[in-house]
Amino acid sequence: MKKKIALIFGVTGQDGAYLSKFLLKKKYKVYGVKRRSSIINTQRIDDIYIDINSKSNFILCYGDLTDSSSILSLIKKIKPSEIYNLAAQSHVKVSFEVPEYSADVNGLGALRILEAIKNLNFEKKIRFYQAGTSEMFGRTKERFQNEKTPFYPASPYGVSKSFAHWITINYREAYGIFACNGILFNHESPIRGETFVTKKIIQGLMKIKMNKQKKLYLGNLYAKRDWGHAKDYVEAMWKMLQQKNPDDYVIATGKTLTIKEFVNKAAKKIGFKLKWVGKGINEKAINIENNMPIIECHKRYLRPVEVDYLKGNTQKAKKKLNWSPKISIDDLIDEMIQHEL
Ligand code: NAP
Ligand code: F7E
Repeated sequence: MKKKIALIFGVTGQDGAYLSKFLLKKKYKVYGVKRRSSIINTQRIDDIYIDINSKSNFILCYGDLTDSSSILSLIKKIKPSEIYNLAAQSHVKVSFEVPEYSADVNGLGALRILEAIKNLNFEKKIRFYQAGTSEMFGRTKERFQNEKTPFYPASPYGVSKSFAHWITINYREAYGIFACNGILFNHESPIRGETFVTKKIIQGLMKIKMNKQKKLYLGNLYAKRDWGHAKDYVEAMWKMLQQKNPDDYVIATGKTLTIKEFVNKAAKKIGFKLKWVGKGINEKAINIENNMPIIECHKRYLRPVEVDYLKGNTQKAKKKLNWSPKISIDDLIDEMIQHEL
């Protein structure tokens, strides 16, 4: 059987690393697109990169989602059977500070890939995955969000991803491209970016435990998130592209926790006894052992608009993809703590 070839945009990110490893195990040849940076940014995939002369099935190439010519020439040269668009300016708070750039990469980036597939007449040759997000539901009032829940994005990030979602559906309907949207809820791992809240909390608390840091500053403690493990979620991406027909799927755990509940779980596992005092921006957590405040809130970490509540309904993915999450939030936290050690 002919070897399947995958092209991953965003290979240096959390999901890019997990997906590359997953596909290599499935005997794919994997091409990963990285962008040029002034400092090496391949830490998450260094363990699978061999060297340029070896007959490795993992190959890195340069490209950028803001550069149509690089996208077109990569697709033309590689002729992948599957493309995974994981590249994004993926930080919600940062998207308020660089809105135009976020829209360009996240929104137009997806369009540029779809246009390249169309212009190369690869509509029937390439299957396309678009990394959509629960942030598209934004300020929804639905208690569970599924594929039919209307979008109400609440950040430039969420809005840009909504464009990518609809343009993916549009190219599927207009040109018959096998294009799928994953609507993935928050997923974390030991290699999660350090400014996302789960990693920030665990890394911060571990440093405090080891006397390397005094305090951790957070923003809104009362937003609720449905957190899963990236390892489970990349499997769902792949499954979407193996179906008979292209479709869109919500991927989540169906459970939700506040940031404060996440802090409490992590703190307990790390061996802290916390007492919460104060309200709003003055709320803080005191370490009962020495009566010192170790977590405080700071307005710097608040967003102009918050997504208060997310909880996914994955009935469709369960039924059609036979997918459900395997790793619990407790196991995820344990793994993240172990990694910091
Ligand atoms: P991540 O760790 O932030 O990785 C993003 C990747 O995109 C990195 O490889 C980054 O490269 C690359 N990238 C950024 N701008 C680019 C550009 N202009 N051209 C080419 N590549 C660019 O994100 P993640 O957590 O792995 O998430 C993967 C995808 O899923 C993203 O699209 C994200 O928006 C989406 N998503 C994530 C979650 C989640 O909870 N993790 C949930 C739903 C959807 P550098 O390494 O050079 O920065
Ligand atoms: O924030 C609150 C913050 O930045 C989660 C991305 O992968 O998932 C991610 O977006 C919550 C928010 O993730 C801090 O206000 C409190 O309510 O970890 P986060 P996110 O914004 O949910 C979605 C699905 C994506 O698609 C995105 O790409 O935590 N929060 N204090 C904080 N958040 C951060 N980052 N830092 C704090 O200090």
